[in-house]
Amino acid sequence: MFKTEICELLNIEYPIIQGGMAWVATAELAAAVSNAGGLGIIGAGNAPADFVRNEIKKVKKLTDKPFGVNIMLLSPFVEDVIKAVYEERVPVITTGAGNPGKYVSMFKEIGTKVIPVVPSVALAKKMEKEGVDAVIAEGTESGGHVGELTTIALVPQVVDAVNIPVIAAGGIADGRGFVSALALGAKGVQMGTIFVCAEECTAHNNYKQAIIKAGDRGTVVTGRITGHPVRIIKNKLAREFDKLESSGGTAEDYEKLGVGRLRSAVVDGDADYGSVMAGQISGMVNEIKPAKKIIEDMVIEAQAVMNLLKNI
Ligand code: TUI
Repeated sequence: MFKTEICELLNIEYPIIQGGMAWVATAELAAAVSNAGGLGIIGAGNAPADFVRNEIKKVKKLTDKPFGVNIMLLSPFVEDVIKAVYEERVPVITTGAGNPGKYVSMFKEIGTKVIPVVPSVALAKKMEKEGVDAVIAEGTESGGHVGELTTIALVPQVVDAVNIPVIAAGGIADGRGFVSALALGAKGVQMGTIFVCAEECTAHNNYKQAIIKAGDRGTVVTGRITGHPVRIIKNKLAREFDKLESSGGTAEDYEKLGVGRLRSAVVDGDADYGSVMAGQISGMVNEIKPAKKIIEDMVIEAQAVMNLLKNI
């Protein structure tokens, strides 16, 4: 059950992809998700190419299953990271925060699957023309850098607009969300926040606990003025961003306040003044469990949901 064309395309058991979260999605998490039958992803974020290459080598030691690297296109090291990922023959790349068009043909030549995250129909169509293998339609419910549209509005519109498989992301954390995404026409799901709370995730425990403590209204989008709005857990930093907005702060003031904050949250565990990026489903994440159990529980619940729906 739940075998879709994404499973065939990526050579994985379940059409479940782990979000490539900067600093959070290290080799340990990626390997655990891949070993559990999903697609684990290393988040390159703003890291230098050597760091990313090292994480790739670690994953290769920890699993013989397919895995991917997420390339954050705003990274100052993007060209070198692309080169490292190419040289390491990584099976799949996902991209965020931009248009990966100019890299598609080089990766196609070596059989690396390219799957950009898109926040709109226009970008999905453009990406299809560039020859990508699938797109991830990510709604504004997700954590980190977000677009405007919700998953429930975005996914079916992207599905109708392109002929390549669509993966849904944003606001998905359990079997109900998984089945809903399939009902919208998606062929798979990508989840980030719930995998932060995987046992194998190396993020600081304070980061995980901030997600576990958060309720349904526990996140907020900050920094719209910068052109790169980011959803984070409401904390002291979020209040500082709020103050900046009401006092007419400039985009530069925002960038300054935000510098290094993701690292301090993930690595140092500063849940007060760090940038604790997390999605709206944080209120549904209540425990830390192994990646394998996250995936198994989700698939079992999805099967139950399908049975329930039959009787409606
Ligand atoms: O990329 C993400 N999520 C992220 S990246 C990130 S690191 C960061 N930190 C501060 C500011 C900005 C980034 C944290 N979370 N998700 C995928 C995603 N991509 N969401 C939205 C987009 C996107 C936005 C615009 C993709 C393409 C795009 O196109 C612009 C263009 O060039 O056409």
